[in-house]
Amino acid sequence: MQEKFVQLKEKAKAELETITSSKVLFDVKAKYVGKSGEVTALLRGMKDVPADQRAAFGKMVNDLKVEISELFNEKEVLLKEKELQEKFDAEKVDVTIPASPVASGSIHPLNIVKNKIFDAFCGMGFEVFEGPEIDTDYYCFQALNIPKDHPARDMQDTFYITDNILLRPHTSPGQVRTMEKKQPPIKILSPGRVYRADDDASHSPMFHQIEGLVVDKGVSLCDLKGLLDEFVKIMFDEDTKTRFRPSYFPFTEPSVEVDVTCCKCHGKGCNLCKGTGWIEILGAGIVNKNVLEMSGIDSNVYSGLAFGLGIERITMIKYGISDIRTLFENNVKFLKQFNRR
Ligand code: FA5
Repeated sequence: MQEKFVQLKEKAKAELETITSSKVLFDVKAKYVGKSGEVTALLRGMKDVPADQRAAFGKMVNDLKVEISELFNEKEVLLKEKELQEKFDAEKVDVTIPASPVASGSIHPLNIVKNKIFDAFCGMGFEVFEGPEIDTDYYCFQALNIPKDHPARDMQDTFYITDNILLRPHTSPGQVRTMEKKQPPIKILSPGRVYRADDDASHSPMFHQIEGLVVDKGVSLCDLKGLLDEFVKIMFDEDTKTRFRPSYFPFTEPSVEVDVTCCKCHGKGCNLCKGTGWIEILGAGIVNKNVLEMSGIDSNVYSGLAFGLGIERITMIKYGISDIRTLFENNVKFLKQFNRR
């Protein structure tokens, strides 16, 4: 019997040598000292042992169980340490490796320019009012002194949804909607998308305008000139000058087209300004008395100035962009140039 115990211990030791993982170790340990293990099975032979030797036999089996369990426990500690070390090695982070570059977005040039225009005018006390993109004939034309069959309606080739509902061709309806809601003093910007049946290198069927409106007592063309002079200095540079050319808009009287000195040649004449030294940036004028009256403002007490500029036009002038379509193609190579980093 003694020999059998020694053999079992040697067998367990030999098997232990071959084990390399704690998971396998657990199973092998059970094979020897678990409930149905080989050592436990020895106790089943107790009935064949003479009664006076049973206590000694039981003690020997228990001692063997303890010895083999200890061998397994020692190995388990070693294996667990080894496995933990392997896990650490596998998860090791080299903090000295340079980080991979993170692709960052950039603000679209139209938004850069829009924000700059807002900053310029909001700094002069303007508030922002947004009107609807789909509007009625009344707000887009009639209330702006452009009755049905007025030849000025040809000035904007309009996208009609029904006879009365259309995609607004300009942001000037913002003037009317503001004046209907608010009595002077009024000083607002009305930005947004506008739509016209136009399509070439400098005209897009969808583009962005910003309308400006000031209504108060004694507002004159001088105020318009002073306001726009200040604006172009902020928008372009200190040396930029404006000039007014007589023009016609049914909703302003007098009306002007406003030019600025070319930001590329500073007035000398170049390909950007077609040799004139000047570039047109917006339409403006003194609000027609009919428009004030139709919106419920007493034109004998108040007068107003208004202007409407195209954000694409100013962006193209500012950044020397020759084709308006590049602003809508979302070509990442083009847009990346405006990344401020
Ligand atoms: C108007 O739209 C007037 N409502 C502006 C105005 C407001 C005048 C208040 C007086 C008082 P105009 O059609 O000129 O005006 O357009 C204004 C600006 O929009 C132009 O100077 C130009 O910069 C821009 N623009 C016009 N059509 C297009 C187009 N198809 N694509 C891109 N920009 C355009």
